[in-house]
Amino acid sequence: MENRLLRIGIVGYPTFGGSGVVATELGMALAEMGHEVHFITYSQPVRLNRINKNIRFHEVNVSDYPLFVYPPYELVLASKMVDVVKYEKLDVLHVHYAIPHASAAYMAKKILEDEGIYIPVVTTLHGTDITLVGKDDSFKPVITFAINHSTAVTAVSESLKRDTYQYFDIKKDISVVPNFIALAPECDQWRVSARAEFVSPNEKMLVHISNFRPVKRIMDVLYIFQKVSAQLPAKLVMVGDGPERHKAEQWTRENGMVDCIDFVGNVKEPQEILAGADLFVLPSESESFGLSALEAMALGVPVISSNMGGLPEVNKEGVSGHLCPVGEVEEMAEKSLEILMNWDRYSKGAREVASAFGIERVLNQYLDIYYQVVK
Ligand code: GMT
Repeated sequence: MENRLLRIGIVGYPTFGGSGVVATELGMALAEMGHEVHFITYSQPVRLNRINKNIRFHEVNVSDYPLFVYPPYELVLASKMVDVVKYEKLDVLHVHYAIPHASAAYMAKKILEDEGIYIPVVTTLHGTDITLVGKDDSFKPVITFAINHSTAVTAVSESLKRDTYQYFDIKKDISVVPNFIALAPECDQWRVSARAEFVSPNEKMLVHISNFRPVKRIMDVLYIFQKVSAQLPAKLVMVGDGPERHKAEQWTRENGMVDCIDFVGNVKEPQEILAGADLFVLPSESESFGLSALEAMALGVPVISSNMGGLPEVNKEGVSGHLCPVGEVEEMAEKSLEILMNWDRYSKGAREVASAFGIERVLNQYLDIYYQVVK
């Protein structure tokens, strides 16, 4: 492998979603290796929590003009990419989540080409950009084109790679670079403080983290918890926010469970809560990878999940937890109880499985791709 230091532009969503977390953690790790990393996005990434002289943040500002019912973010983003590539002399642009980052990068690439500047574009597909939103007819032609015209394309799981070939007419090779885990060194201290906040010593702590979209099946999380808590003392901590939260809170009130289900909203460092959990619950309709499940496992928290998409590549049946068909809440509750009864074994299994997803391997995979396209 080469070891030349690169100037890398990273484009992604700065919010709480997994794709933004992956983009930010990757950028911070590359900067620690000495590469110069330029984040290009509309606000400071929430996980950008370390100071490093190799990191720069370029904010994309969309002007608010009365004619614009829909602010043209993609155009402003493309212009910002052109500017940063040109003046910061970037070697490569790495865009996370195809919509609209891959198509904006294509436009930037063509504008720069006109000025005699070559910039390779690496596109990483994350999940809903393919499985949910991207395959919708209103995006499909643009997404197909942008993927086919990226210099290199990666997907976060084998399952997402298969879905991409199935839903789109893709001519390019897709490399699978799985998501990874980068835990803070102080994480071992979090368990005690998280448990002190949310549960008493005799209670089990179940946690769910997501953006509360319909695809996450939030109501299943509540039904599973209801069945588990009928058998043993337990609390459920719901982390995140989104369209299904109101319905879930309503159900909690109507079913007299406000004392045992906490909705804490969005949290910048959700692992600090997750570390206290006895079980992570992720019954999603579809999940290209399930980064939050991997984060739980790395903290020694077993997982009960659906068996959809990339989840079987992350949560290993009978080792780090269990996987059940979507919507089978009865089975998920039974298997949750089985995990809680044999917690030490599953907790150890979860840590072991997660250890295969360390950031080092993934960094080398991405760097290999960068060096290939920069040539
Ligand atoms: O889960 C979401 O809806 C957010 C989305 C995102 O872009 O952050 O998550 C997707 O990307 C994550 C990071 O690669 C994956 O771990 C999630 O599984 C994936 N979500 C879905 O496929 C539903």
